[in-house]
Amino acid sequence: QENMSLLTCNASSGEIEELEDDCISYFIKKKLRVWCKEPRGKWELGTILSTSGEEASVSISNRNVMKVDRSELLPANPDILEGADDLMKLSYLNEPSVLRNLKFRYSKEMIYSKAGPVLIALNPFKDLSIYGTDYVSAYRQKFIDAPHVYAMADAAYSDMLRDEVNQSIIISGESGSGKTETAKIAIQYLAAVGGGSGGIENKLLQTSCILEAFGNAKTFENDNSSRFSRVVQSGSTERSYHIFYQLCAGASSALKETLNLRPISEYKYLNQSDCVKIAGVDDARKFQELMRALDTVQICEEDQELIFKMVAAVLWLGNISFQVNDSENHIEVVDDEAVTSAALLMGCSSQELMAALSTGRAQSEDGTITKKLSLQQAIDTRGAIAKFIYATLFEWLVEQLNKSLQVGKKCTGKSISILDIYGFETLQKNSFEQFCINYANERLQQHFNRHLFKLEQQDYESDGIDWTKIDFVDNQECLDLFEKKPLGLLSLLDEESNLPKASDLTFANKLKQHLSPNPCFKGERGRAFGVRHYRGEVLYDTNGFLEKNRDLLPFDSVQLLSSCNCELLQFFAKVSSQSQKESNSFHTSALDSQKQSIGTKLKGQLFMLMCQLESTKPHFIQCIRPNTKQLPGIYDEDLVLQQIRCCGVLEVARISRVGYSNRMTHQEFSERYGFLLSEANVSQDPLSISVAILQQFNIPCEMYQVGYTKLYLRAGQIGALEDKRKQVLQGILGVQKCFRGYQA
Ligand code: AOV
Ligand code: MG
Repeated sequence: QENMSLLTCNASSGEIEELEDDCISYFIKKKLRVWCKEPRGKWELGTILSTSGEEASVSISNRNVMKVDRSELLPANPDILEGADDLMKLSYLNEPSVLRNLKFRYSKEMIYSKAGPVLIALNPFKDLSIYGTDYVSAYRQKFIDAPHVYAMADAAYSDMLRDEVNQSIIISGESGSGKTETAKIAIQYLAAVGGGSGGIENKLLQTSCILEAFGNAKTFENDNSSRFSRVVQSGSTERSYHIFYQLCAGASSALKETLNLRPISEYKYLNQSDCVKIAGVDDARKFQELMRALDTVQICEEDQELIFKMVAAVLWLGNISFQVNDSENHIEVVDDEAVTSAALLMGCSSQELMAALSTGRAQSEDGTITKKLSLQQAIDTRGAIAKFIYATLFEWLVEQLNKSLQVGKKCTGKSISILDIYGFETLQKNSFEQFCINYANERLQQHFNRHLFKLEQQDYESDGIDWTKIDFVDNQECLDLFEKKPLGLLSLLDEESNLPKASDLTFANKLKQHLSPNPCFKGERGRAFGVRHYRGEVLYDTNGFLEKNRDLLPFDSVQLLSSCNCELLQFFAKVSSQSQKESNSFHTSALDSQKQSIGTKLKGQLFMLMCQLESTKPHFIQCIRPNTKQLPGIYDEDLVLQQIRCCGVLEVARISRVGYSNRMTHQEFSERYGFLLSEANVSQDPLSISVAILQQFNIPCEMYQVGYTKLYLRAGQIGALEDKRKQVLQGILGVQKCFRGYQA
């Protein structure tokens, strides 16, 4: 008890994370446990025996006595709090305590915990029996209140119905931490409780199967990683999109014949990586599941064939080879099965395809001339066409899925958006792909910070209540490094992409020249540069940055694709050709001002996404990856700590504990509870009514604060008032019934 009261008083005055003198003597007297940092940096539990000056003697678990500096001591929580389901409930919120609490829960297969309003999800890397219809109804009916994705989805659902406000569930975490699985679990819940008629819930669930087949791939970090471009190349332990392997493994013999399909080992885009199989995954079976999913979302057989034709066309394109014919390095396309098959599948003639792959236009003094391509140019063109076809297919597919999910004529109701993006990545070698992924994650973290730290604290300050500001790591500076114009990473990248003679090296030098004073930027030797992200420093290699950022489709290819006898390609090629106009945009020439670069497009898309999210009430889930091996039962403390540090959950728990989780304007509060007042209030103004209510119900003064416009209440207080309100209302209702009975 004594311990608890000491802690409570500490908690309300902010955190004591350092043990001060009187505290230390208290800890010695009561033999309370402390965390003490051993020389290798690990935290051990122990009890303080004595202190002398700045040094403390601590008895640790294996009966050793360790002498440490007092600054290396942190208070530990009493046993009774072991495994608390909300970090907010811990008396001491320091790193070792949080780490131990999550570890304890993880060892008991309790993978979900709360940090105030945020759900923390530790990836179990194995199937747990905590999902399915029984659990859905148990959470819906509030029979269970343990932290769970279902509980969070339910909160979003209930809030949407009650407040008629759009909601969002925003899932963040590193690559492989479990975002996509978590999103599917949330969808499962919402589909079950709110599916309504028309079999929409089944359709909705099947869309993930389709999106994953075409949008996910095996990466170093995750066997089922959400990706966006990797058609023409992948790393040595990685694969391209699942669909390629699924199709080769699972297509019926009739389909194989239509597509002239060969085994995986015969396709260059697939066999350049030494990885074609994922342990424990049966690609043929996955293909059958995909076919069923396509049927469920009502993609007709013709369209299904069209989809697979495009997939096979990409594979055959990769097999097209070139022959260098003359001393000037000009090439010819080898006229073989690869060309014939690709052309047939795309709906053009072999000659047309060969021409597009071997010639290009160039600007000369007399106007535009046609010239033969060099080997590198031809390879790039082949890659650009393959990527274009795949991207087109993916966009088209998403459009079909959205159409299929549309209910009735027009959806006018409120919505819940679930956001799952590619997670933050730090690899051995980080390229343009990681650059984009990590930038997107910075944006998302800013949204998290804005809602949980900035807006929350701004409200307290502007409403004049007593508040000691809690620090958090703001990543605005890093975002500025990416987005500032003209001297930001994206602007400089576009500028360099526009210069015909620029190279990845000139780009790296330009960054060093302009961005070196920025604390988030670090110039490195050669083509490399470093960025201090909110999740730590990442070293990028600019190799391929300009090319990937331009992402140009040569004009001749655009023409070829628009002339193909394939609806899907024609439609998108036309859109693309409009934006490229008549200009000759070849790889070596400038980026057409009409066409947006990939970086700028991403920035625009993120901006729109954030605008959309800003109009919703957010619910945050932070996924944590307990080990990099993708194995169950392993809890790598350093890895977890690093994630906890970066994503800010500790600070969220701190804010929530000293903050006020409920707030209502005086107007709202007095209207809702004013009738409970036993004596009529002389004053009619909402503020005095509010204060009178608080006094009548003896709400302790540390449980609320009165602001200029709002009343701020700590957790639990509204619940008690609501109970009272319900009681009184039921009483009134009872009297009315009685009265009516008497009249009758
Ligand atoms: P990610 O979406 O966060 O990575 P995933 O959701 O794909 O990560 O999770 C990676 C793997 O972890 C899955 O394939 C499952 O094997 C396992 N997993 C995750 N959550 C659960 C769970 N609740 N129960 C069982 N297994 C789980 V990336 O898309 O790479 O950022 O880009
Ligand atoms: Mg994912």
